[in-house]
Amino acid sequence: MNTHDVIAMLWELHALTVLDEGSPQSFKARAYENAVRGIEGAGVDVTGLGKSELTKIKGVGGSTADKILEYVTTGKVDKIERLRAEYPPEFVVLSKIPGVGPKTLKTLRSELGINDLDDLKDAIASERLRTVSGLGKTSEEKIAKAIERLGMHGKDRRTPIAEAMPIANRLVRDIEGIEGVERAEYCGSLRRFAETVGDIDITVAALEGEPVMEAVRTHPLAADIVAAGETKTSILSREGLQVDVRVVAPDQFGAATLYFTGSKSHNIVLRQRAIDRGMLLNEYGLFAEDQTVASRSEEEIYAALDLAYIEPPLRESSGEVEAAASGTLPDLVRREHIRGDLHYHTTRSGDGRSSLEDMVQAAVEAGYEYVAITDHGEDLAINGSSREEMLAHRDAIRDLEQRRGDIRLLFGCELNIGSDGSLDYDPEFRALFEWSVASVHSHFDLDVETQTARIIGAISKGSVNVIGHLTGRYIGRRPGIDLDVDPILEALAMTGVGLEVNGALDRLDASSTVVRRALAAGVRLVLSTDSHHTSELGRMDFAVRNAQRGWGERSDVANALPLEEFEAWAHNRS
Ligand code: DGT
Ligand code: CA
Ligand code: CA
Ligand code: ZN
Repeated sequence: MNTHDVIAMLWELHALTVLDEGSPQSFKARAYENAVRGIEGAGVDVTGLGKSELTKIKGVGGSTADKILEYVTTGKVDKIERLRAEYPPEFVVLSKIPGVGPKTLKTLRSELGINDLDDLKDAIASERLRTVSGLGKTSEEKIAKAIERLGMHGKDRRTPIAEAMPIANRLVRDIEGIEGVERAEYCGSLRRFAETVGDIDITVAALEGEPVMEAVRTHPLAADIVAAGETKTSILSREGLQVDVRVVAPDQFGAATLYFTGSKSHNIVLRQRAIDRGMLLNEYGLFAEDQTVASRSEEEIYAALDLAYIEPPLRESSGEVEAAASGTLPDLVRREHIRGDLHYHTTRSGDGRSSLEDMVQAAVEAGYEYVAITDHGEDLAINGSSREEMLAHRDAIRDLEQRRGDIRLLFGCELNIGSDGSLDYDPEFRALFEWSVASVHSHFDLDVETQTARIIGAISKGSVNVIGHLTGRYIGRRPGIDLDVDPILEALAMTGVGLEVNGALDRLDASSTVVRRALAAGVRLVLSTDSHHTSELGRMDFAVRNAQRGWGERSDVANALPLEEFEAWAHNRS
């Protein structure tokens, strides 16, 4: 157990408390949130601390300290167990629907006996939702539309990548630690970097299956066991996400990861290619007349099929096999190509949680040559900065850049796009920024014409370098704004304004589908983390993988350019 596990526990306690109290503003809920902020800010390992040391951390009170100690010593928290029983996953998931806050949820349960999505859909279908106090016909229709736009489907719902990734990483890490395990890797749609997953597929290379099976069956994340075999075990997480773990012989690991990574249609194309060459391909290997041609690594198998290696995000049967055969695969952008982060907050933003000094230190440690500091513009309620604050911030940035001398710091801003396409401050003031991201942070419900005109309006102001998180979606929680994408891409290509690939796992905005269309239209990409804390820089890897899924090449990415070329491009905004 480590500090990440403690933070995850506190977040769960927070979420359950919000439901229980019917408000995110309750004293208890805020106490857990403050404790997480304090622990992140302190940057210490809390698992070895006693009560008096814990309560010395900013934001950690006595009762929260007790919970942490209970968790560290017993692996459980009694209060969480009680709340979980009262609020099972199929109920909790309802709180993700826009318009259904914790207070409404409480009322829906007490007045209509709603316990899961199917109950809620029934209540909408029979027009009973509008009879609940505080709701009405309009809210009933809004909620119905939100359910539809989020693509929630009751029992066979898909899990957003942001929820699946930490579970997969933790299981892979723990399995790799088992004696006799050579390698473990998550495969399936998660390895292909799909936005949502049906389940997680983990492939393990080991000579013996049982120690792995045992560890999976008894893992703290296993709330339920669906199937337990000698080489395959399936568990359910608390949130209802299934994980299939398969053990294969180390010399078949490549064939197994290839097969279980899919996609299914990619596999079918590969298998046909094998047949055309008089061979057989399955999850054990590539065979010719009972002789194993290749099985240990994916690379060997692709090579034996006369194909260049195909990265997992491309394996969707959308032209990648033909491209691999003819040597025309894209020269994909990779993490090591990235020279700077261009969407980056500090405590100058109300929601920023690390200081300018700490954020810049983290950027240097990440190996960057340049960073654009883009705190929120004045129009963002609570979190924005006035002109005076921005000017003082500019001085602080210049001063830090000079004192350090090891990184170029661009004085930037994240401008807000108003409902009519207007931007913060005025054109003269905006011209002071060396780099501007412009993003939508409000008015998510306008019609498609208005939203499209709004974005094109912002692009055409001459003050903008890149459009941040294009649709404003939160995968599985908030649908993006309605947009007519093609005219927007045209406007971007024409003005030379870039399109952000936001690496926050719950955003992945622009989506890989939009990225691929953008590149066809000649739009330049900017890969960003939108970090608000030093712990968030790792999102660059997600931005990269999402760009790869959209067939993004190194030469498509602005922040893969060397500093001088990058600055020449940034300076040239029209
Ligand atoms: P998901 O879980 O719905 O997000 O999507 P996947 O792609 O992870 O699908 P899953 O978990 O059903 O299966 C994992 C991989 O196993 C899949 O990507 C390809 C392979 N696979 C599963 N069933 C078949 C099949 O019937 N034929 C072939 N060729 N491959 C299969
Ligand atoms: Ca899967
Ligand atoms: Ca599966
Ligand atoms: Zn931001």
